[in-house]
Amino acid sequence: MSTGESVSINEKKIDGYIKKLGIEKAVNINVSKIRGELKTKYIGHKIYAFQEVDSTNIIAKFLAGVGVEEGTIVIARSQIKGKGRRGKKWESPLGGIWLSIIVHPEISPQQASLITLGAGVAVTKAIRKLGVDARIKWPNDILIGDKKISGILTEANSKFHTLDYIVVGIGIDSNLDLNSISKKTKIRATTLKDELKRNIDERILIKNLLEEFENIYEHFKNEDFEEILYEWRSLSQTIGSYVVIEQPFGKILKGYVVGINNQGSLILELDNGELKKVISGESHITEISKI
Ligand code: BT5
Repeated sequence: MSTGESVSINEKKIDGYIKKLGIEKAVNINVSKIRGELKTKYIGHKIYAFQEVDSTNIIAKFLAGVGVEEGTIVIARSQIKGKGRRGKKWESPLGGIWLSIIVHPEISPQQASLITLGAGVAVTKAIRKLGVDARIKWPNDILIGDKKISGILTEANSKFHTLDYIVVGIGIDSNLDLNSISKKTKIRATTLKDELKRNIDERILIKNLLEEFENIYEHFKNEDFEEILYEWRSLSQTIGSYVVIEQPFGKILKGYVVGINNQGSLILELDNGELKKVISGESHITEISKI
């Protein structure tokens, strides 16, 4: 089968899927303008933009499954069922950046989780370009001070022990009104609009984000994880802090974070002096304090 035919079969499948979902294309996200300004080799060259979806990650997983091109983006103005990790909700009203990036790296599934750290670096660098002091809280929260501005949800699919695709879902509270999210979430969140006291140009932020992501993804693809970890360490709010970590089955660990290893696990010095490795994806920090 020629490439031409497979592309048209894919496009038919994708059109059918979008029709079945009954979702509207976003007229007010200027996709060609974003693409025109992008200085990337492949990330963001194809963008699917929608008005309102359940979750951009769900659509991205479908697109990844039919084999869309490397670096394809799904973006929506709002999400009804935005997803956080482990079944948590990601509140996604109008005014935020909600997008998913589809990639197919030829690496082992065990290494896939490092892309979350890489995406964290890309988001943090893109936000910092606007002049705010964003930092990363392990493994996937981007904070300004102690308030969350962005979260990342990575979903990977493997076939016969090899990685089929990774969908990196990124949410950034750019211009949203904090009153449009629940009280419980609002007290621990901030927006770029609130930090900078002005509406930000989301197109510039998206452009910066996709360019930073491609830079870091090139390291990831080439298995140059040291570079990602080096950048992650320099942007981390977690290293050098005393933390409380919630593990599966309610186990709690407390200690001082002395570093992160080359699998992306935290190295914690427990109160009794013992060093403990804490694996990302299974554990998360519930409290953090600088000492
Ligand atoms: C995350 O999960 O932080 C991952 C968020 C990923 C969102 C993107 S948006 C595009 C793509 N499509 C999706 O459906 N998801 C991805 P987690 O670490 O589990 O954090 C979830 C917690 O963050 C919630 O329990 C709330 O406490 C908080 N939260 C929810 N919505 C928020 C918001 N808009 N801003 C700040 N914090 C929020």
